[in-house]
Amino acid sequence: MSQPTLRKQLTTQTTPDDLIRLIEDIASACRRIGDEVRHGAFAGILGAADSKNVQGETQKELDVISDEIFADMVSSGVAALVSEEVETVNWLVDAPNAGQFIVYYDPLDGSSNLDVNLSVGTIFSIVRLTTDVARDDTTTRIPGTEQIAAGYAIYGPSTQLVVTVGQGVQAYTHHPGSGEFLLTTPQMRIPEQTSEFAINASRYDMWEPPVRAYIDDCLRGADGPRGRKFNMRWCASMVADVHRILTRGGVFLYPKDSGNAEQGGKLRLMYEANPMGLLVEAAGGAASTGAGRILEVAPTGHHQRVAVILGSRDEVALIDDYHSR
Ligand code: AFP
Ligand code: FBP
Repeated sequence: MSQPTLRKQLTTQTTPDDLIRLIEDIASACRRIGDEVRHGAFAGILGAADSKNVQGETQKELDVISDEIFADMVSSGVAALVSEEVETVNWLVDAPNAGQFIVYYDPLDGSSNLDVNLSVGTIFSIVRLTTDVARDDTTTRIPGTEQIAAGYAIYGPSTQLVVTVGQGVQAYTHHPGSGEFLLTTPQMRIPEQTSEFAINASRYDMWEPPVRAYIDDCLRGADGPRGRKFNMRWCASMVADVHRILTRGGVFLYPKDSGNAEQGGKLRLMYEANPMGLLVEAAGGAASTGAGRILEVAPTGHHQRVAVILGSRDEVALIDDYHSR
């Protein structure tokens, strides 16, 4: 094994030691969550909260198990854990190793893919509180520009951890023999141009005119205004879709539409849009709501939802342009 470990690579990037310890905690939690996902069918925990295992025992939902694993294992330097699965902020002020970090996380994203044995993931975002601010829930409404690190684990054919600490994006693959995450892609870069989009096309009738016009134009192929054929992919797992985009380019859209307009979109700002936005920008891409940069959205609450358009830079700029026409 010649590839650097997660710690070695983060050290090379002059990451502060307290942040390395926190990311190592997250890596350990993801390793455990990955094990649970892999053993889910044996334990009978792939389905709904009241699903039963082969012994007929009622099991907890894997989302809940993953949330508990993350909350138990991620503590180094943490001031607060903010989970997509939990209504309130978990302040760790009395913990022996409490510190300045706020960690936002979605413990198991794309969980509708579990029953069908497709890729799911864990997403995280880290902010460092710089001042001695009040420990109340408004403190956690911090815009994405303040993130100092973000990443995700993808539980697919292999378990990979994709991380940015602000200098590029690195992908690490879990090595089952040693248990280590080893650096396998040193610098993920998103090509500026693409001919591939990802969107849930079953919502076509609910889209706003700019999104409909953009997709219509892509589908018109070589004879249309784009002058070329576009390919489509949709995993219904943001982690899997973003991982593909970080690997080979493309754009991902989960726009505001008439079915989710009241909530402001479907995806969560703090647990999905901001961390993925930071990663995509660090890999040379762009992340927009259609009305501005995702990372600059001022949060009104930690469970807030937002429209998401991210991926290849020129294509995101073009979709923004459709929105402003
Ligand atoms: P779940 O975690 O509830 O499966 O949601 C996953 C997700 O938030 C995101 O990962 C996908 O991109 C999106 O939902 C899929 O939404 P559709 O069900 O509309 O395809
Ligand atoms: P590859 O093995 O070359 O990836 O091809 C896979 C496949 O034959 C099927 O598994 C899949 O349903 C189909 O191609 C996807 O095709 P498209 O690229 O048109 O979506």
